[in-house]
Amino acid sequence: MTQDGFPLLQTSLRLTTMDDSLIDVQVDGLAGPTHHFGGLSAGNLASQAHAGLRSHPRAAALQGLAKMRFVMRLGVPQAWLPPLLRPDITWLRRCGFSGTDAAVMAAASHEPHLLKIATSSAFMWSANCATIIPSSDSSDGRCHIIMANLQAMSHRASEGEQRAAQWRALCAQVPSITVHDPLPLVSALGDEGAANHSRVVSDGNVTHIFVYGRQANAPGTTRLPARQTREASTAVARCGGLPDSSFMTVQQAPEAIDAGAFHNDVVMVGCGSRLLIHARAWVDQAQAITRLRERHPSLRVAEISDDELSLNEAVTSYLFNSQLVQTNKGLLLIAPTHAQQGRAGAIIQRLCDQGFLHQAHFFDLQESMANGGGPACLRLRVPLTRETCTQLPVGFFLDDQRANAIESIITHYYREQLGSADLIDPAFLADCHAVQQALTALWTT
Ligand code: SUG
Repeated sequence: MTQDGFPLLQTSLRLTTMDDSLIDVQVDGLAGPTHHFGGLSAGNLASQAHAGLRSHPRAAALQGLAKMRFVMRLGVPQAWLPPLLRPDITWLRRCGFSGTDAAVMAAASHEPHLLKIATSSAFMWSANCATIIPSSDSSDGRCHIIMANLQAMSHRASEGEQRAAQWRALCAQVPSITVHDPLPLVSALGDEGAANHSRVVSDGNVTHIFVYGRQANAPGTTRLPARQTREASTAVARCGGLPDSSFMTVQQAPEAIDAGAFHNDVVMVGCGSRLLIHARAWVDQAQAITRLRERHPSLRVAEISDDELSLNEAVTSYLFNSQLVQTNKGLLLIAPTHAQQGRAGAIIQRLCDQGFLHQAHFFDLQESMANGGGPACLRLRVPLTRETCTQLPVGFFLDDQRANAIESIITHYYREQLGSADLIDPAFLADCHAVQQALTALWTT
């Protein structure tokens, strides 16, 4: 046991390694019991399209858990993050609501937008939680976890501090990890975490790609919001101790953002030495890929042309928001069912036939997808050394027993359906607290 009450991981994980020294741990965020369709994310077309519809929190959490179980059974280390406490009564009190918790919720119902912010379950998309610079890549040999400030969207702006507290507790006994506070919460430093970051590894080189949508203090080039700034990307690289030679910044194509690709991971996914990318994802894309090839001669890029799949189809199918997982047999694509049919499905089949992919698996993640979150949004990749993995609490990692326990909590407490009237039901508030306690206990025991 550690001082924080976390038992250490002593069992030997079946580890699939990216290279000899690092293990790519997949860390998924679990949907919370307040999962709802608030229509809170401008520029995220799915969020806008589903605003106000009844949500299904139990299904949201179970769908995410099914994906985690699948990855775990591949022998890939799968870890999880419990939900943040929502409704965020502390945040509502800072807005001037007072009285008992139930009174705060009842009063806040007269300000429905604030109530939606305070009950958002958007933390479930852990790709936005942080950017990870592994110990092998940083100049000080430490693993850096730089929490994202998510300042662009009001309902996500408090996640950074709260997730930082969780990661600090988690890593308390791991001397080689530094957890950084989110960048200052200002528009010039909009940071959305790993959704706009990718790590290419091959030919003895590592290159971190940071994709930004706008530059601070420069005229906007998009109709829909561009969340990540160039200045935030370079600040994250600095915090992570990346030498100048091992990272590059690339601008996301304004037309991709305006088609609904509010993060780069809606038009690109990479793993090791492979990139799957839409041909209109970046500004000066050909030049950027040439630069990458200079450092990574064996890089394989599957660039999907507009003729094969338009940007609009990329956004509706979420093909590029699939999760790529390295297994002993090859690269596995974990895709949303939305990408199974039609032109996206044909592209996946072609990539399997050509050996770019070993296999594809499709998951029904409808509740997350309806808010603009596909398989890749739900996971944060954390490359760790074997030693670091053994220093982390055992409760962080998923095994069958822990997955079963999480599932029982979900089935017991999460509502099948949720509408706006349910949010102010005192019994609902009590259930949310019970979930938080039960899941956190599981995470720390
Ligand atoms: O930030 N949706 C999230 C989806 C995040 C997807 N993540 C990645 N692409 N990595 C967002 O827009 C919608 C919430 C609502 O409308 O209730 C939302 O926050």
